[in-house]
This record gives sequence, structure tokens and C-alpha cells, in this order.
Amino acid sequence: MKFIELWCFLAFITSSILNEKGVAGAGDFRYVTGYAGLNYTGDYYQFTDYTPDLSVVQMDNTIESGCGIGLWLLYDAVNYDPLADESECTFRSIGECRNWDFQCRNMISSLRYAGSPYGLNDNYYNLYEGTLFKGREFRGNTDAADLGDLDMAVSSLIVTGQSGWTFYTDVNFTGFSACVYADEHYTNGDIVHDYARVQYMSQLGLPDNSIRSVARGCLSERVLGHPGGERSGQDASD
Ligand SMILES: [Ca+2]
Ligand SMILES: [Ca+2]
Repeated sequence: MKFIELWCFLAFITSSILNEKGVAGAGDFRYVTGYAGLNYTGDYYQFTDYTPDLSVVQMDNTIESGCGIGLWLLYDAVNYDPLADESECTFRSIGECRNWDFQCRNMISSLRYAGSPYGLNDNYYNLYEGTLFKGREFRGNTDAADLGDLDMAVSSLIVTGQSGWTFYTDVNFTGFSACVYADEHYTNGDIVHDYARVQYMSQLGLPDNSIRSVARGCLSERVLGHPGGERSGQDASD
């Protein structure tokens, strides 16, 4: 009897923890469905997670249109274009479908989302080795006193949610700094999506490859974006 009680207690605790982590509700379930033809026709595949090589699902250099939820980063090369060039392909959506930009059709070989693995609009940051969100990544939802493998290598970043984040040019939250709030704001029904895309460090006024630590909150006098900005409704022509 005691064993069963313990098992029920553990099951209850486990489900509580999962809920606290903010598992995405059905409405903001992050995904992108890529189609081999224009206007959502032909072979298709629904992606819900990082996919470093689309040939594994027979969709390499094939996708021309898509539907989805979230901010998805699309790359010409496998492994997220580690050898960065100057092109950028993204797909942003809260539930609608769109033909992909002409230069992004029939060429995507890897893709991943920006933002939290849990809720679509949870407070989160993604730091990238290359400009335009390419290459290796360091990501999280808490302060980081150092950036591990991405120390002095960050060349672009994305913040998601309503919190500001402060990025520092030295470890342990010291050195020069800049704070970033979301400056792109979208809604569709009850679903909200706020984020900022910093394609080059010059947009922050910081040198390339200079970031060494990250703190939650806006702790710098240099501020990009602003809290609680106006949100745009979803626009099918967007
Ligand atoms: Ca390709
Ligand atoms: Ca870099």
C-alpha cells in the first residue's frame, strides 16, 4: 500500500513540475510544415525541433512554401550554415501559410527555431556564432556568467518574450553592455509572440565577437527596443 501511495505522489509531483515548466498549450504548439510545391502542395514534412540535415527526412533543397507557428531560421547548408555568408532566410508565423521568399525556395538544407523549447513567448535568448543567426549557438533563460564554447564568438542574437536581457563584453556581468527588448510584436487570437533579431553586433553598438556574459533584465544605459511595445495583428499578406 505504501508503495502505491508513493507512486501516486511521485506521479503527481512529476505532472506538477511539467506544468510549471510551461509545456506549450495546443494553441501555441511550435512547428513548421514545409511543402515541396508552392501554395502548400506536394510532399510535405512537419518539423517540431532542430533539424541539422533535411536529407534525413527527404526534404533537402526541396521546400517552397510552409505553414507554422514560431520564428524558424532556414539555412542553405547543413548544420545551420557554419560558414556564414550574407544571406538570411526566416519564416515567422502564428498559424498562417506563406510561399517562402523566392531566394529561399528549393535550397533549405537545415532549420531550427529561435526562442524557448517550452512556451512560444517565454523569456529566452539565443546567441549565434555567425552573423544572421548562423553556426553554433548558446541559449538559455537564466543569467550566464560565461558563455562556454561561445566565449568571444557571438556575432548575432535573438531575444524572445517581454523581459529585457543585458549582454556584457566581459565575464561575470562586467565590461561594456547593451540591453535588448523585443521590438517585433505579433498576436493572433490569444497567442502572443515578441522578439528582437540582432543580425550584427554593430546594431548593439558592441564589437563583433565581444560578448562574454548575459543577465536577465535591462541593466545597461544602452537599450535596444522597449518594453510592452505595440503588437501587430497577424496579417496574411505579411
Ligand atoms: Ca542547400
Ligand atoms: Ca563570431
